[in-house]
Amino acid sequence: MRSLQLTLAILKPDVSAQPHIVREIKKLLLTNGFYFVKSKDLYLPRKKAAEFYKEHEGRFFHNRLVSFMSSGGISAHILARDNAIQEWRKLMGPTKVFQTVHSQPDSIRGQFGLTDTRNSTHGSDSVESAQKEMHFFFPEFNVDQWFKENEPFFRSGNVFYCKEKGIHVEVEKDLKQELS
Ligand code: FUP
Repeated sequence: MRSLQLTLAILKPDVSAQPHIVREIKKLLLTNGFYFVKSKDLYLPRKKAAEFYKEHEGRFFHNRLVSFMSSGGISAHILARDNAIQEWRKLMGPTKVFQTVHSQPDSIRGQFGLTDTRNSTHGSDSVESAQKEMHFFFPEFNVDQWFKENEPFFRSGNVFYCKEKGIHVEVEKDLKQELS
């Protein structure tokens, strides 16, 4: 089996305020074979939100987007899977909710999106943006080291989902911790 791919997912303020939707989205990720490598709940200050969406500066929706992203709590996740970038974007559905509710009603944005801005989730759109975005939210995370030391455990399914931590944990590591 080829190497897993990493991507960055965000659950935006509209869904983060609805615990049952958060649970639904996490369940969907798990049943679709995604691994949670890192997860954190956070609040994104306006300045950081503007930095994250710098590429959209000058677009008509930029101010609205930045205000929305800093309007409440969010969660950020590093996900692993075969073809993770594309597969997560497929689950999310297209950006524009007012169209997506008709074209892909079963996607996450189709089911839970409220508007084109309040569209539930974010997913990196390329390997380069995934690297940049993972670093933005998890500067301490070392991608090269993860591929060297951890990816083989994930690829061979030698991990389990730890509900308390909200991430997948390597079986051996966890056993060692319990025994020490
Ligand atoms: P995506 O990668 O699907 O999140 O889409 P984009 O990078 O094109 O857009 C980033 C965010 O800008 C969207 F998630 C929501 C916001 N946006 C709007 O608010 N209105 C629009 O018409 C398009 C995008």
